[in-house]
Parts: sequence; structure tokens; C-alpha cells
Amino acid sequence: MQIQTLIFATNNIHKVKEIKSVVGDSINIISLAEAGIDIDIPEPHDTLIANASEKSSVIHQLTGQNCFSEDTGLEVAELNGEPGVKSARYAGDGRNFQDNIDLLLKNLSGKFNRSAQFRTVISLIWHQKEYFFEGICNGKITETQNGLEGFGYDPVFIPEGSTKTFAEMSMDEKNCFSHRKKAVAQLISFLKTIE
Ligand code: ITT
Repeated sequence: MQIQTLIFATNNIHKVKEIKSVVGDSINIISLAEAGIDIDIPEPHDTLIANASEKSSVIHQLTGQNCFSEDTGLEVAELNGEPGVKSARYAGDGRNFQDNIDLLLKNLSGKFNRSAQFRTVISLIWHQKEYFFEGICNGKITETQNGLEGFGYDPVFIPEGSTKTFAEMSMDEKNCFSHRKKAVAQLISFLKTIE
């Protein structure tokens, strides 16, 4: 079986680690840093799919290589789907994980419905054609933050079927529930079908 190589159009090292842990040896994933590409990829759109598409297109135009990107949002029911596509910059352009968590807990303070979902959209550009894959993880937002693993909103998100936040889990445990893992599993299956 031939191992496929894909550039992963992200500057988020946590995403790179998680996705490499899911694909193992099945795909050769090259991060932007490993490809020597130093670029701040814009995310100007108001949907995950459009932003994912923008990121993969920018890197495809730059390199001409097969590549993929993903855009992820935390969608909270009581906040009408916010922070959603604005998850990285919820509390401002500083993109600070702790500030984002603090604002989220403040906006949910006193709210009974804590339901939320993480949603990941992958845009794959494979031999000039674009394909999309989606993964969703349902769960709830905690009252206080717990755990030190992971990144972003992990300390305040408990996936359905667990009593721990993502930040209290190892990467392998998070992968049992994760939105990103579900989307990547589809990407892997797709690449297997077209070999
Ligand atoms: P790239 O665009 O370079 O891929 P980014 O961090 O800007 O990296 P996103 O716009 O997709 O990526 O991320 C939105 C934010 O959502 C991210 O910065 C985290 O704060 C949060 N986030 C994404 N995935 C997460 C996860 O699995 N666990 C916790 N928070 C997550």
C-alpha cells in the first residue's frame, strides 16, 4: 500500500499532534512548520466550511501539493451557536485560550442549559479537487474549568458518555470522543477508497 503525503494547512500545533496521533503511519502528514511555510492564513468567512476551504486553497495555491485544512468551532445552544466560527477570537484578537474560557463561562453564568457541540470541517484538496468531511462531538460546558491537557476550550467541555473534561483526558482518550477524530476517520477512509 502506498503511503499518501498531505500538507496540513494549520498553524495550530495541538491540531497537528492530535491528527498525527489518529492517522499514525497511514498518511504522511506534513505541518506548515515542517514544510517551511510561515504564513498567517486568513479566516475571513462566517462559516466553518468557507474558512476551511480558504485555508486549504491558500496552501494549495502556494505549493501545488495535495493538502487539507480544518476549521473547528464550539457551538453552544444557549448562546445561539456561539462562539462557533469565532471560537479562536471569542474574547478578542489576542486568541488567548484562558480569556476565551473566562468569557464563555461568564456568558453562561446562571444558565441551566449547558449543551454544546464541537464541530470540525475538513477541506481536502486532492489532485485539484476539493472534498469535505465533518465530525461532531456533543457534550456540555462545565461550571468551572478542570484539567491541564489539550488546548482551547478543553478544560470546560465534557463529551457525552464521559464524566471528565477533554483536558482531564490523555490524547488517546480524547480521540475516543473527538469531533476532529471523527472527521479525520472519514478522510482516511476516503483516501483508502481512491488508492
Ligand atoms: P488554524 O486556523 O491555523 O488551523 P486555529 O487555532 O485558528 O488554527 P480554528 O479557527 O479552527 O483554528 O480554531 C478555533 C478555536 O477553537 C481554537 O483556537 C481553539 O480555541 C478552539 N478549538 C478547536 N478545536 C478544539 C478542541 O479540540 N478542543 C478545544 N478547543 C478547540
